[in-house]
This record gives sequence, C-alpha cells and structure tokens, in this order.
Amino acid sequence: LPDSGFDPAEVHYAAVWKPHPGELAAFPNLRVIFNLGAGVDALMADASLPDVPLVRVAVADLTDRMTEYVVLHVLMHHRQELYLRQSQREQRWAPKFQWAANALTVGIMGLGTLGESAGLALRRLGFRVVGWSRSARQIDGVDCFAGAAGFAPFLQRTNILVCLLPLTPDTRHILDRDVFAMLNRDSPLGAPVLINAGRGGLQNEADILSALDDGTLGAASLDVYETEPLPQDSPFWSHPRVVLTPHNAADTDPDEISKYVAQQIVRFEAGGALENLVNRTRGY
Ligand code: NDP
Ligand code: OXD
Repeated sequence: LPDSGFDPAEVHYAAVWKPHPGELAAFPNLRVIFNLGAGVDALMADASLPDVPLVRVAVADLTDRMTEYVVLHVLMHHRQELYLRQSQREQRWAPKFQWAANALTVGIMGLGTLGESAGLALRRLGFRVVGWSRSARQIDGVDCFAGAAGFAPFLQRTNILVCLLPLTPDTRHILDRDVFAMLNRDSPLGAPVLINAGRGGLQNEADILSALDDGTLGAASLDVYETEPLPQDSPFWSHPRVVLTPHNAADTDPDEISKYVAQQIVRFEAGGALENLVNRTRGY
C-alpha cells in the first residue's frame, strides 16, 4: 500500500481476504469492507478494524461447491469408500452390505447459507437430516435444534456430524471429545463420523486423534486445521481414517465474487441496503 501509488484517503471500499492486522486502519475514509470469503474470523481478530459495515460472501457458486464437498464426504463414509479402496489395494473381493441412505442421520452444525443448502441436498438423497443453530430455524425435511438446550438432543440423533459453523468466541474448540462421545452409535456405521469444513479453530485436534484411536469416532473428513498449511509433522497426513483436503471445500470463481462486490457497491451508492452484513457483536 505505501508503494501502490494510491492515496489511502481516496479509498472508499476495501475487498480483502485475510489482510494483515492493522492494514485496513490505514484507510481513513472507508465506507464498506467486503470480505472475499464467507468466514470473517480473520477480520474479527483485528482489533483495529475500521468501524464500517462489513459484508461477507454469500453466492451460489460458493454455496454449491460446499454442498458438493459435503455430499461427497457424507457419501464417501456412507458408501464405505475407505474400506473399498483398501480392498482394491489388497485385490480383495469382499463386499459388505450397503445400507440405504435413510439408515443414517446426518447432523449439520450451522444452518446458515451453507448448512441449509447441504442439508437440503442430503435430504434429496434420502438421508435423515437434523441441524443445529444459534437461533431457531425451520427447514423443510430437516429437524432443527437450537441453542444450548438443543445441543445434546441434536448430537444424540447424529451419526455423521457435519460442521459448517463460523469460528467465534462461542464456537472455538466446540468439536471436542465430549461432543464426539455424545454422538449416536446406533446405526450401520457403528462409530460416528466427523466432517469439518468450517474452520480449524472449531476443532480440538488432539481430541479428534484420540477419539479416532479409541473408536469414539470411526473416521473424519477434514478440510480445515488449526494451523494452515497443515504442518508436515501432523498425524492427520497419514492417518488411515482421515480424509484430508487442503482447505479447498468451496473455492469460488473470482469473477462471481467480483460481480457480487460490484453489484453491492452499485446498490449501496444508489442508497440501497447492503446484503449479508456481519453482525460484529455475534462475530459472524
Ligand atoms: P452463515 O452466517 O450463513 O451461517 C452460520 C450458521 O452458524 C448459522 O446458522 C448460525 O446460527 C450458526 N451459528 C453461529 N454461531 C453459533 C453458535 N454459537 N451456536 C449455534 N449455531 C451457531 O455462514 P455460512 O453458512 O455462509 O458459512 C459458515 C462457515 O463456513 C463460515 O463462517 C466459514 O468459516 C466456513 N467456510 C469454509 C469454507 C471452506 O472452504 N472450508 C468456505 C466457506 C465458508 P443462526 O442461524 O442462528 O444465525
Ligand atoms: C471462506 C473460505 O470463508 O474459503 O470463504 O474459507
């Protein structure tokens, strides 16, 4: 920025992804900050973030890709892919009975833009779907639970736990041993499965590993990690029951995001309202 040739005072809109803490404070006349992703946890951690409206991304391109990721990984565990790939490597013809989708309940933590879309797609495939959010939600075909009182009943129904929560002070390390131990084991899967595509800070990684090792969890699909890129010495890399992706569950077409930001600026300049504003008190 010091070398960019722009006068920071002339900049009214910032479109950013993980700027350095303090970087945005250098623009005294910002009107709106656009976060170039759905999760705003990195911006929320910047104590000097200018006090102007903050908008997050909610576009079909991103939502659809996350739905693909969730469907792919739920099916991977439901269709016993880890077992079948291992059988193939060993040239072993040993089919196991394949249950119908409705034998499993998928529990989705976070029923926002991404959680709702994934839940509806899983319903269409025949899974039973339950969901959990901060405030009460109503989604066709999804049994919705909310708040602290709804957490245990939600977990007790869930065979495959999908986490699509934002990272906030309330949700940090929510995915821990106590939660894994409350999941439902009464399904053809036996041990429950964890799928986390929210943020790495939502998970206690030592608890995931010990839960996988003692059978509290049967398997995990992880897209996000406490430290990214994932350190070379992380046990997740080679764990036989971890399906690892490098935080790319929902890469988004840059043109789609640019259009979204441009449309919001045009509407805002014409006196219209901004969409998908972040509530700074809630942190998402
Ligand atoms: P939304 O803001 O639309 O939805 C968030 C959901 O989480 C809401 O249902 C909200 O409840 C719920 N929630 C928030 N805090 C709590 C809490 N304390 N207890 C219970 N429920 C809570 O977000 P999106 O669906 O757009 O995105 C979710 C997250 O996905 C992002 O914040 C980001 O971290 C992650 N993400 C990851 C990507 C990847 O590539 N891995 C890509 C994009 C996003 P309520 O409905 O009551 O508000
Ligand atoms: C996002 C992400 O939050 O890609 O959009 O993680």
